[in-house]
Amino acid sequence: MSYVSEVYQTLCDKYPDEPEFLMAVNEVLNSIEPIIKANEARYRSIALLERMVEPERIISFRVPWIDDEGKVRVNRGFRVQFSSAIGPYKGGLRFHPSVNQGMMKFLGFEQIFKNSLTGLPIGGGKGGSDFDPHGKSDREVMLFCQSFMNELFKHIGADVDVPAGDIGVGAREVGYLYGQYKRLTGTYEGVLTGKGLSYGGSLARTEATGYGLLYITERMIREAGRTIEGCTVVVSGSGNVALHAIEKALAMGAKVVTASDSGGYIYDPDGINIELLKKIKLQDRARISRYAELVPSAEYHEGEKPWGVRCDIALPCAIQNEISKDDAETLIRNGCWCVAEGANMPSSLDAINVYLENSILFMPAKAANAGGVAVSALEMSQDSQRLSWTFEEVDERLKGIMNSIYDKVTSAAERYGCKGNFVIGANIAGFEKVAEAMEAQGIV
Ligand code: NDP
Ligand code: 2IT
Repeated sequence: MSYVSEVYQTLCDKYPDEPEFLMAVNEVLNSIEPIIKANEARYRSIALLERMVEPERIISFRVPWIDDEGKVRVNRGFRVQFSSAIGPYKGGLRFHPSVNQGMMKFLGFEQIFKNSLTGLPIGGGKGGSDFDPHGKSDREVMLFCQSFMNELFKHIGADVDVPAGDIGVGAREVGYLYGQYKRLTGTYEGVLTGKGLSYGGSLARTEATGYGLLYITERMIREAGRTIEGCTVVVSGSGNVALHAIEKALAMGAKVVTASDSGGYIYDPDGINIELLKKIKLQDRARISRYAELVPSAEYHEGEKPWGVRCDIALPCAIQNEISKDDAETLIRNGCWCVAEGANMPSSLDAINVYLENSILFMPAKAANAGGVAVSALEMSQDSQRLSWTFEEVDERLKGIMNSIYDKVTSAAERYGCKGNFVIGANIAGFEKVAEAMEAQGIV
C-alpha cells in the first residue's frame, strides 16, 4: 500500500464518524501523492503525514447560558488547534447546529493549507459551537458569546491562537467575544480578527473573502482568454461571503441572478439589487424570501438550490457539500464553464471530478476563499504595529495576495504535470511550506 493510502486507511478506521474530515483529508492526500512519492522514505521516517492529519490539540467544552425565558441552555464548544507549523493557530469560529468535532477537524485541516497559500505566517485552527444564533435576541447571543469565551480565553492569545468569524459569527458575535476576552484578561490585544473598526479591526476585512474570490476568479478567467464582464453568475448563500462576492461581481460588470439561504433561493433575471439584499440580510436579519416579496422581477424557490439556473459562472458561498455530482452535471448542462468556491468544501469529491472531466475552470476553496484569512493576517499586523491602513492599501494587498495565490497554484500544477488542475496545484503549493517547516522543527 502506498504511504498516502496507509495513512488514509488508518484515519478511516480511527474516525469513521467524521465524514467531512475524512473527505477533506482524502482530497489533500490524493493531490499530494506525487510529491509524497518523490520523498517517501524521508517523509515516512519522520511520520510527516501521520502528524499532519492529527490535530496538535482539541479543546472541547461545555457552554451553559440562560435564555430570555430564564431557562438554562447547554451547548458544546470546540477549538481545534490543528497546526502551528508556520504560525499561531488561525481560523474562524462557526456557530451552527451542525457543528461537531469532525466538522471542526475538517475546517481546521483545510485552514492549514489555505493559510499556507496566503504566504503569511499563520497556522491552522477552527472552532465553534452547535449554538444556532437564528431567532435569538441580541441579549441571548451576548450571553452565549460571553459564556463561550469564559472557557476559550484560556487557550488563545495574539501570538497563540487568533479566532475570527465564519458561519453564524459576524461583527456582532466578534464584538461580544472580544469584550469578554478583554474583561477576563485585562489586555487589549489582537486576539480576534474581524473586529469592528473602532476597536482594532481592519478596513476591508468584512469584504475580503468575497472580494478576494472575485479577484482570483477574474484572473483565472482572464488567463483563459475570456472576460468576466457580461457573464451571468449564480451565487449561493447570502451571508458575509456571498454578499461581497455579489457586490464585486457586479462591480466587474457581471450579472448576478441568484442568492440563497437555508430556506431556498431567489432568482432575479434582472440582476440582484445588492443594496436591497444587504438591507434584508444585514439590517433586518430577514429570510431571503423577503427579496422576492419586494422585487417584482424576482422568484423565490423554496427548499431548492440555485444550481439549475442557466449561468456562465457558479460561486457557491454557503456551506459544505452543497454541490453534488448531479448538481455539477446540471450546472454544466446549463452552460456553466467556471466554478470558484467561496464556501469551504462546497463541492463533493464527485462534483469536483465532474468539473475536471469537463475541463471546467475550477478554483477550489483553499485558494479561492483565502482572501478572508489573508486580510485577517493583515489585521494582526496592523494590531501589532498599533496602526491602521486605509481601505485602498488593504485592498491592494489583498489583490496582490490573490494574484500570488493564483501564480503558486498554477505553477505547482504545472511542475507536477497537471496543468490546469488547480485542485492539485492548491494542495501541493499549500503542503510544501507546511512540510518544510515541520521537517525543520523536528518531531513535535
Ligand atoms: P454567514 O453566516 O455570514 O452566511 C452563511 C450563509 O449560508 C447564509 O446565507 C446561510 O443561510 C447559508 N446557509 C447556511 N447553512 C445552509 C444550508 N444548510 N443550506 C443552504 N444555505 C445555508 O457565513 P459566511 O458567509 O461567513 O460563510 C459562508 C461560507 O464561506 C462558509 O462555508 C464559510 O466556512 C466560508 N468562509 C467564510 C469566510 C469568512 O471570512 N467569513 C472565509 C472563508 C470561507 P441561513 O441564514 O438560512 O442559515
Ligand atoms: O474559513 C476561513 O478562512 C474563515 N472563516 C476566515 C478565518 C479567519 O481567521 O479570518
